[in-house]
Amino acid sequence: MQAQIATVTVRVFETLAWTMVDSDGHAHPGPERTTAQALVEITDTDGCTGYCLAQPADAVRQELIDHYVRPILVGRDAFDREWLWQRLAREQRGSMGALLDRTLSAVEQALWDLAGRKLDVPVWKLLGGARSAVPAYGSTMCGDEIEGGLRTPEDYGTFAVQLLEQGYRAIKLHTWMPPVSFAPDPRMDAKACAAVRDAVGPDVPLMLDANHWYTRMEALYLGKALQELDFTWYEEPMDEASMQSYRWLADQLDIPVIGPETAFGKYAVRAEWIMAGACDIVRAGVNTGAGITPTMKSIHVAEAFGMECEIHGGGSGNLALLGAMANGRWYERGLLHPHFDYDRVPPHLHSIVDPLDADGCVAMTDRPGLGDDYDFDHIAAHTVATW
Ligand code: LLH
Ligand code: MG
Repeated sequence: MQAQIATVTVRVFETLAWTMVDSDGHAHPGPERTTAQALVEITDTDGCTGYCLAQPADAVRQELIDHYVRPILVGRDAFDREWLWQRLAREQRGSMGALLDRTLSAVEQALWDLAGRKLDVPVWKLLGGARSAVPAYGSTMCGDEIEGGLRTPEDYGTFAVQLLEQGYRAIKLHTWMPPVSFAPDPRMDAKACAAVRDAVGPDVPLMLDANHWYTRMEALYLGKALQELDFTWYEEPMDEASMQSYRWLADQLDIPVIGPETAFGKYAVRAEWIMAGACDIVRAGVNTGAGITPTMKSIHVAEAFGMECEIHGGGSGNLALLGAMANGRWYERGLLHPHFDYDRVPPHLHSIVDPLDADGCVAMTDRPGLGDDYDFDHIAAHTVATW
């Protein structure tokens, strides 16, 4: 079974997207466009390959693979994920920030995919199967200025009803963030949350992910409004660089404050937040958490303190985590918008990994590895660069 890593290849290919990304990095619906994605491919000396998509392709750019990833991986046992990840993580300091958590994440997920494909077992089972399906919440895109989109509190209310009709059991709003032409406003957010609560009734779990840049007083005002509306959690209203601001906020609110999502520091920063009392629910995900193994550590740190860890973002790596943990309730399905068809299959896949079932759940894959259903013919025919 033991085999060394023989090659690490990144293949950049063209596919189609129906979203655009604004200057602050938020996704919105857009016209069909050609876009580049990258597929990391790690092959061992038995010829077995593991794959992971990297978005954006920049996260696995050539100099990172040449200078850091390939020298560490090639010649090593492909099953030594912990050793390999620790070596990559230590290179991050010396790289002066060039080697990203997203780079580590893509490489480490490809190693998990390789192991699963080789053993003919899904990754969530390899990690330690805990459940075969997870309830999904519909996670909206950010507010916008699009006619019939998410422009007004009433738009959010109307869309929430549509999401329930599609089968979602819970909904999370992302409200207005720069660069919309009006300033994000906690009063407008509170109105959108009230409109959604009014539209869906008292029993549907609701969450808010707001702005990320409010002041303490703005965040406190909005948190109190969410409490009144019986929201389930309150996510990232302020800059997460200030853990003390989150402690200040959590101390004054009854509604659970969740975090950190984007703060740098992997499982260590999550342990710090727990010890500081800066969050009531821990947040972690495979992309901002630098891979599957380190994110499992965050999940287990939370578990040791009797805390839930809710997973940030979708995709096969996050589903693998959810299939292997007991202390998180929801899969984040999105980002969703009235003008965007999340279920549309892009040409580089045969099917999506996270279809919503009739119970509002997403089933764990029974495919070996991470379960992504790649159309390798499309990828080969549309490859524009390889390194
Ligand atoms: O800023 C955004 O567009 C969202 O916050 C996005 O990053 C989303 O991934 C998120 O935070 N989900 O919880
Ligand atoms: Mg979030």
